[in-house]
Amino acid sequence: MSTPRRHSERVIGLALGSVLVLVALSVAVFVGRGTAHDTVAIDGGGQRTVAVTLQAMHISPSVITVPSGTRLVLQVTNADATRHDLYLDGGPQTALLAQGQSARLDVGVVTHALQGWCTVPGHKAAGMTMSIQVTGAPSGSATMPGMAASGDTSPAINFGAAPGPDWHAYDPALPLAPDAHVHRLTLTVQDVVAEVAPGVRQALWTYNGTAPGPVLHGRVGDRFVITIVNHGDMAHSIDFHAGAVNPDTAMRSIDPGQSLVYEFTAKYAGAWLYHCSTMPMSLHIANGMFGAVIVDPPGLAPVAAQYVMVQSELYLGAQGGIADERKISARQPDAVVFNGYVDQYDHAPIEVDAGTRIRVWVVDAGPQDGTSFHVVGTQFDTVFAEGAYQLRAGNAEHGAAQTLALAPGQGGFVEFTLPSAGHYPFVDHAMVDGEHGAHGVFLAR
Ligand SMILES: [Cu+2]
Repeated sequence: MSTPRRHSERVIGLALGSVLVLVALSVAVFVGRGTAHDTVAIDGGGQRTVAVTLQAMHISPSVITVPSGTRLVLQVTNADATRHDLYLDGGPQTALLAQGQSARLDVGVVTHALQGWCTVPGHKAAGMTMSIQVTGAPSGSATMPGMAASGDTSPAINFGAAPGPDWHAYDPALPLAPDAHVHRLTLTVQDVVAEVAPGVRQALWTYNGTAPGPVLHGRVGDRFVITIVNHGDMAHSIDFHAGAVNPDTAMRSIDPGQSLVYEFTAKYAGAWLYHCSTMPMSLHIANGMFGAVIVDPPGLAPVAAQYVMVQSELYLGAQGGIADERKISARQPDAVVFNGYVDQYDHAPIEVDAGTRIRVWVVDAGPQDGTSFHVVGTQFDTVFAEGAYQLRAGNAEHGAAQTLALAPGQGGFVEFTLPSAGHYPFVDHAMVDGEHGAHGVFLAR
């Protein structure tokens, strides 16, 4: 038929079994948008089969050029330990393929350009795209792989709107740590559609149905025995910053239907993040898979009330959809939120007693932005961050603090009193306009 030609050192991985007819012939490599694309051009007509390999967040070949009217079949093989599939826009889709599995994808008679990608969340943005280009016909919608981005279809947040009557705030109160020194808990990965701002719903991946997931609370030396059950529809995992374990086993991704037991001893005090560490991690965190583990330092003084604020960013996808990976890549959140909901504690102010000591634990889940936690109308006389007191009440310097600054993945707490009855807003001080969602109110009686 024709002859393979190599235009570069790149070896095109056409791993063809004996059942396959090699028709992929003129091979070229070119570079677009900083990414190497490998192209297979097919001549002739009739039916043609092309081997396609899914590996290392890449689909090879990434461009297949066929004459219009070709009946095209793709023999798709996953060479990764991670599961992948191949979907052609508006067309057929393979099943999710485990490592070494192969599937036949009948594209049909090709008369116009087609885009394809892996539908596992995050994999398309990571580069698992391909296109089928047509020669001898109008080029139609032909575009390069990865350039098929549509417009932003996410709902706009109305920062002045109120939640509906059925809405309930995430309870920010932190009860005293249980007396038991072994904490057993099952965290079930659940896909839920939840409201994240008035009228804005997103398909979240959660631990136990909420984002953030439940707060775990113990003391130094306590043992945590956590069973992770994956009832989602893709692989997930968990990483507890509060313990030291071998990531190879404890933090491994588990497929839907699987479970694992993750045990750690809380050797050290702190406000610790836990999160899914399945790649792309920023998407799994942005889509709801995070929470806090509070480990009290020894001798922690009693307070009248204590709360947990887990700060995170929202990168809204379409209404009812998952987070928008393009906004994550562009580092352009739609909102920054405490405990998962825009301006949550404006809608449900936290009632406290004026003149009493209050502790607020803060964990920055990110995935990308830090926080500068501030309570308007008071000063912090105690600040603990990342394992140490930065400030203690009654210090010789007569010092106090105005914010608790945390980078993504860090945590700490502050203590303060509110001087008299009134409204005391709290914010990420980078968001002081209150138009970004990281806003709440302490209502002092
Ligand atoms: Cu996950």
